[in-house]
Amino acid sequence: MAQTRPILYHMPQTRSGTTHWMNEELGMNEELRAPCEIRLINLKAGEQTKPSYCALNPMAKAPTLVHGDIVVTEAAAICAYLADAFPNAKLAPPAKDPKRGTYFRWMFFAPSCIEPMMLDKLSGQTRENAAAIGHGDYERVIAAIKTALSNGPYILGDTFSAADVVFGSTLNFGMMFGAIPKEEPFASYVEQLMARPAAKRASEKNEIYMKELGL
Ligand SMILES: N[C@@H](CCC(=O)N[C@@H](CS)C(=O)NCC(=O)O)C(=O)O
Repeated sequence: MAQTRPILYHMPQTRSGTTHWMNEELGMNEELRAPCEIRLINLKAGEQTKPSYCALNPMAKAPTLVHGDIVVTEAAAICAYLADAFPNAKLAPPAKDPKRGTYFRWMFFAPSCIEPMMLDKLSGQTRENAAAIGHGDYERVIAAIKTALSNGPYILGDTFSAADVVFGSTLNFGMMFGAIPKEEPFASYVEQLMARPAAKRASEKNEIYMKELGL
């Protein structure tokens, strides 16, 4: 495991907010500050297209994490990586803990199924053949989300984890834009997560970052 401080390339008010919140959650439980150094990347100014950044993230998107010589892209993968890299924060069930299956299951359900379903919903896209579509259809995804939340208050029951950061961020985004109904069980789940001190701190810092970026 790299010993150097990880660098998180971040743009507020985008998907990289998930990883920024994750960084703050790690800071809540560690004796030290949030572990990642934040480097702002101004997507509106096109900084993501610079060759030096594309060498790290060939999709030219934020977020990107660099930890020593390790590069991680994709918000969910970054959260999973950080949870394992900073185990004292106890945001991931340890290896061989049976809860790790549930943890990964719903953490990756968010970008694999919830997010494409939300994009379909917001763009009015209808699919002819739900059986051939990885995220099936709206009804199936909503039913699955309800299953994930049925043993709450968190994905792992009583224990908050990085899976909630990813799952909760995705639902929060969906509720903000009208792809997920602002009703139970989604509303209470998201509300309790956004009330967390780390989520609030991340949001306060994002306001400062926006000013720094002149936005
Ligand atoms: N699958 C990626 C998506 C990241 C993504 O789409 N980021 C957007 C901001 S929300 C971005 O960087 N867009 C800039 C661009 O595509 O030029 C992840 O989960 O990290």
